[in-house]
Amino acid sequence: MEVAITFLRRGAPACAARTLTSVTNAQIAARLGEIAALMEFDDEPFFKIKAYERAMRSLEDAETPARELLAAHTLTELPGVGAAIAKKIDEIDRTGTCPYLDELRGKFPPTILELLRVPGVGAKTAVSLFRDLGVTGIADLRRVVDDGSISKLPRLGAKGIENLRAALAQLQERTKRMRLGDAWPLAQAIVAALAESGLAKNVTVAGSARRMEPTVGDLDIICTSSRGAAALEFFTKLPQAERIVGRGETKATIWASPGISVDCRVVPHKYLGNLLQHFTGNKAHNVLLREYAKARGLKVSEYGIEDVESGKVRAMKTEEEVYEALGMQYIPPELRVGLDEIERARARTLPELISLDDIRGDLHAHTTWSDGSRSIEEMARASAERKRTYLSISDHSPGRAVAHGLDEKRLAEQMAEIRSVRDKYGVHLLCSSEVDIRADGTLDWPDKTLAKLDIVVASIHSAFSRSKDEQTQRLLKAIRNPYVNIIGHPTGAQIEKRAGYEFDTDAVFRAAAETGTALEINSNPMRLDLNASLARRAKELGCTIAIDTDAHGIDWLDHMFYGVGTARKAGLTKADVLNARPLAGVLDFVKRKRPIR
Ligand code: DGT
Ligand code: CA
Ligand code: CA
Ligand code: ZN
Repeated sequence: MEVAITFLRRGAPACAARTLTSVTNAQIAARLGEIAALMEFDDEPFFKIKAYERAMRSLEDAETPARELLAAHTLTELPGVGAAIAKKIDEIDRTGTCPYLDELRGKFPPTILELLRVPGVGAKTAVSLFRDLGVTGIADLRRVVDDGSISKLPRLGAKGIENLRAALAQLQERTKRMRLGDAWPLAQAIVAALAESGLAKNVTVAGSARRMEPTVGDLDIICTSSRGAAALEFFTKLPQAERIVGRGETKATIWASPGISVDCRVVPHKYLGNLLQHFTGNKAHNVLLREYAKARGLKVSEYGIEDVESGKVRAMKTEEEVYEALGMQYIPPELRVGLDEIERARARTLPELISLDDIRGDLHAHTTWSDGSRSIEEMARASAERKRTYLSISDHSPGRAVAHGLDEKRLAEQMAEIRSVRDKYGVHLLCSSEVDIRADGTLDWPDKTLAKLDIVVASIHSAFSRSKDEQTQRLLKAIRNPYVNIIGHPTGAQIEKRAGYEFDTDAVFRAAAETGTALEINSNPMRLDLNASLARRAKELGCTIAIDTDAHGIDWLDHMFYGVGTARKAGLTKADVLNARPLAGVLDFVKRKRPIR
């Protein structure tokens, strides 16, 4: 069950294999996840399903492409991968699918896995819904609940039907928008397929995804083409396309797996800049830009900029030309939100935003010592491959028993291990801890333990429902501890899932600035916490920001991209970001807060 759901949520681009030249491990893992989920429907024995789930996880974590492991005959060394599964991986690697998966897919309607997204619906219920009532997906399920025919299902009962109704309502609420972390890889897969098809050029993501919004309503893709009809035809036939929503001369819309609408527009090259600018939005930014232009006798549209007096229209190939023609600095997409960006661009005072290349290290990561899936050495090596120069090993503290928090003895052992491999991979490892902030604001390690660490992250993981005032005091107390250097995921919010605890943000940000305590932008796309508007406020109040991955495995290290996107939205520069400093700068930041000994 769990597998089916993670598989659906993560929604690795379905079978991009058929259009891309190489199949990634993540794509193969997604196919294995699909097999495991469909096997549950097909009533296969539990142990067999578990094997596919284990193999899926191994592949998600494997750093070496499956193709290389196959060539070296070492694929079966991965946990859960026996000869039978290795054969299927080989087939998927070569063709994007395998006969067994095709056979399973042939037995059920393509939308059946959707049912597992409904809280409380397991494989057994889903199969019974399908066999007894002909329900093939969520839309069908809604129908049978609404018209009462659901009561024909044996063993459900009035209470069960009520639960189902509530779950469906909740689902509708939650699935309105997709998290950027799920939408972005899908957008990239579509862009890559279109670009590789040779039918389209200048393929670009526009809309909210390009602006790095934490959630997106739909994806917008723009391209130019001399064979527009063929390009759109190709787009509507992508393996990700579950159905075609609409198709015209220059635009098509598909409903893509895993559950988002995608617009594709083919536009003439001569005004690509105008169109891209228009379809990047946001709407408020476009409205302000048009008002500003109008006051200067210019009319901005998606086709060009018109001089109202002469009636002459100038078309622009690039967005840079668009903003230049309006007498302002180029505005990066992340900042196009309808705040003060136009005024600042006119005054040419837009900040030079931080970029992924500016990031030098990562100050929050977990290993198998607590709830991470990789060893210290594996995390170090993967960080080196990502050109990072330092990495904090910050496993959980004792109070976080569910996450296998360390005790004093294990912490001492872990520190010894960190020191023994400290610079082995060209990444300097920092001894750290993600210490729990208890309900009363005290910390889960005594100061004498914290003093042994190189740097400390403190986070709230419990007692979310205390009053606003209590939470404020709790955070202030933690911030005033001289050994706390970073407040992890400061609001506790999870995107489209929970609101987080309440606190007086200004009071907490001021204290952080005064004491030299950094606030985290947690890069996990489930969190992106601080969000852009809070990070913007934190900067205004003089805070330093740490953009952390909070990695619990290797792939997570790449979430830095979303954290940097959020920082860019907040208008942050290199100077605002702790981990854009070299190691010495980070150590200096820590030293300034600690008591002089
Ligand atoms: P989303 O899809 O809800 O996450 O947000 P967007 O910003 O991607 O919105 P979408 O897909 O409806 O439209 C893409 C962009 O096209 C939008 O950011 C600005 C532009 N646009 C769409 N409709 C209008 C409009 O009525 N007026 C103006 N000025 N621009 C529009
Ligand atoms: Ca959109
Ligand atoms: Ca759209
Ligand atoms: Zn953490």
